[in-house]
Amino acid sequence: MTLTRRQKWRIEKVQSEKISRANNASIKAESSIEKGTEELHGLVITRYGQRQLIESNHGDLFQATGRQNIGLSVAGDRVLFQKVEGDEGVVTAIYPRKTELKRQDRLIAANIDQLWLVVAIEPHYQFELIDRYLIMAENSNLPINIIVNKIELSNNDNQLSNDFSHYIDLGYDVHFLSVKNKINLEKLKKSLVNRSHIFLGQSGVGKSSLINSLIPDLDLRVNEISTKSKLGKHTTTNTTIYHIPSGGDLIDSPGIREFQLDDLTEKQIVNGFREFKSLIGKCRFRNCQHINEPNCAIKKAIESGNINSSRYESYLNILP
Ligand SMILES: Nc1nc2c(ncn2[C@@H]2O[C@H](COP(=O)(O)OP(=O)(O)OP(=O)(O)O)[C@@H](O)[C@H]2O)c(=O)[nH]1
Ligand SMILES: [Mg+2]
Ligand SMILES: [Zn+2]
Repeated sequence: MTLTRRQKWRIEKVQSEKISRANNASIKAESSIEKGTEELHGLVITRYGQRQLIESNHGDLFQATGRQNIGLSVAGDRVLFQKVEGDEGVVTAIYPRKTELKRQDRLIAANIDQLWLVVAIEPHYQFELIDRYLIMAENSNLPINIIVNKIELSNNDNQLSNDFSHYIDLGYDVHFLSVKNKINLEKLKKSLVNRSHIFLGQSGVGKSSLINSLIPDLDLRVNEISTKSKLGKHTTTNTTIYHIPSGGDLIDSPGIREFQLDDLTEKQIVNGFREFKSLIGKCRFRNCQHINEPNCAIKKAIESGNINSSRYESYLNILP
């Protein structure tokens, strides 16, 4: 979906207002740093606009702006910061990131070990959307697993396992869950220990509900999906880290809106389909797009059943 000029103008206006507010705040904060203040180590818990919530090594929370020359830090960043006064601070350095998760070239979170794509029976999973997330993961070199939530709403279990069997064949882990009826939660819990995980996916699939069920007493805001459209209401608005008491971190993220889907290049798309990899370079034409060309290795693999036709359909739909 492309934005109308009016929508773009609105977004830009809101952005620039946010930026100028934050810049003023950051100049004020910088000028009041006491000389010789010690630098503290911290973890960015979330970012809102130009400000970030930082947790110090001692577990204290600070509201911080960033030094203007270091760029913005995001949830998961390890930083150095200085206390200004009370619970105010200024981030002075961002540690090099182990991993980066980006959307539309915007950094979403840092230092993540594992992505989890959450889909559900309602709103009903769509293969093209699933494949888009997998493409994003393959291109960020981050491992991704799939969670299918709300399985108690399914009235055809065979169909359900068929729908996901080709993802399992491709090497993606698929967990079938019901947060509501506590089905398969314990097994999932075991795979989350001591690493940093982010939950991604459409609004209303139950990302925040899942995190609530994995971390007792958290009580994140959740919202019923619309009875009519079966779509979520974009309840979570910030990408935020929560600690598992026994070790490990879970990051909740807002369900993306349609216009935030990545604009992918042809190269990224091809690279995003694992099962294409061994076939690249084996088509008759070097610049084969795998659409109508004769002697195409990918099309042959589809005919022989080695590539799933729903995946190929996604490929055709996602191509620019
Ligand atoms: N039937 C059923 N409903 C569930 C289940 N898990 C979560 N829900 C409900 O789904 C709705 C949406 O859940 P949320 O946790 O707010 O979804 P979300 O993915 O965080 O959505 P956004 O924050 O908008 O991106 C809530 O009404 C939950 O109670 C489940 O296993 N079964
Ligand atoms: Mg949420
Ligand atoms: Zn080809």
